[in-house]
Amino acid sequence: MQKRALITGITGQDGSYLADWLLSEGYEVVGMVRRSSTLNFERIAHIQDRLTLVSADVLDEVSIVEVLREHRPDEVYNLAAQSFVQTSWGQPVLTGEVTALGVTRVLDAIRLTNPEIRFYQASSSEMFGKVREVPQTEHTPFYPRSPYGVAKVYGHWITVNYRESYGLHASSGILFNHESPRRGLEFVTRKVTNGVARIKLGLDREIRLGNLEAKRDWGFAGDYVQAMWAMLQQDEPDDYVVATGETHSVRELCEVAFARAGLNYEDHIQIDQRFKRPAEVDFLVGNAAKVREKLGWRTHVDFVGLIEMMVDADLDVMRRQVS
Ligand code: NAP
Ligand code: F7E
Repeated sequence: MQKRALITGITGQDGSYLADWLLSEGYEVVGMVRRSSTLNFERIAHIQDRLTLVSADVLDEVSIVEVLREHRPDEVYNLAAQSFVQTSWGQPVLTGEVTALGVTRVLDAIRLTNPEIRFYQASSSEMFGKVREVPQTEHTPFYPRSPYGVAKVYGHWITVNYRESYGLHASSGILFNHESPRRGLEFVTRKVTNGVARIKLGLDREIRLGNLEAKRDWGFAGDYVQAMWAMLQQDEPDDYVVATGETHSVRELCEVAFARAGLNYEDHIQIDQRFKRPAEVDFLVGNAAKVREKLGWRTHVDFVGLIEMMVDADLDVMRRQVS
């Protein structure tokens, strides 16, 4: 029988790749979208006629209950979040409401309507923050460094708690940074690749950045959504780190991105204190042995391939816009 999945956060980067993947696996895909004055369906425009979009908000539990009652999904992927770390200092309470308590609302709606539903929580390497161990595994203690990271720690533990309290099939994917041409423009990879395209075409001269020495374990979003799905196909729910196992600095990211366009990053990067964070996560690198061994998960795009893919995509879009 055809399976039905509900994705919260379908309009985001991961929601759109996950919808692509689930459709290719023969699923019926229901996407939760929140009300806004203008539609922001760019990332799902190519599949919109194959999706059922429903209006609800993770701030409003009744709206989630109604969606679950009406659409009866077999699997729920909870990707909705205020996901930008920098914004979480300016809006810590909103971040807590959406990114932390939003998880409880979805879990509770599942518990009340159909506890057989399988649940995925989008946890984050930001929970490791000021890292206690290198590389980070499922057993590394958390030390979040931002209101976002703190909210994700809550979301992670409430998922574990509902699994243990109510026997829900609830899994938490601790995903390290993953990027793509669909990444939001505020995140550093896309800010750089979009900026490189603008500089190459003469629309800009510089990119203003904060900390160039921060290191991240960056992978491709298209690979990572497959791990989310694989977790819900297991007999038992569990927690998994999903990462490449390689780490690179923001400086290296700039080097690779500018080189792809035949430019030198040192000619175009300006340091701007506004983009530095009150508390930084200096270094992340994940150990993905468990997800590789238990779920057979693999990456198909490496760091250089990822950044070059993003620069090429931004150059394409920008060339079409200016021509
Ligand atoms: P994203 O592009 O920022 O997408 C976030 C999604 O959440 C959007 O669809 C957004 O809807 C939706 N949303 C926000 N507030 C909502 C609300 N109150 N009710 C319902 N939906 C709401 O994030 P992403 O990169 O795809 O990440 C997906 C999830 O994985 C997030 O939970 C993020 O925190 C987590 N995560 C991401 C990474 C990463 O590197 N990308 C790593 C680890 C964990 P609008 O379009 O209406 O704003
Ligand atoms: O920053 C540094 C910044 O905003 C990466 C989210 O998806 O991944 C993401 O969180 C690094 C940080 O991602 C700028 O200080 C320097 O050290 O791209 P980012 P993030 O904070 O790692 C995790 C796993 C998530 O869960 C989150 O949802 O880059 N950096 N200069 C800068 N960052 C930004 N955004 N802008 C700059 O100008």
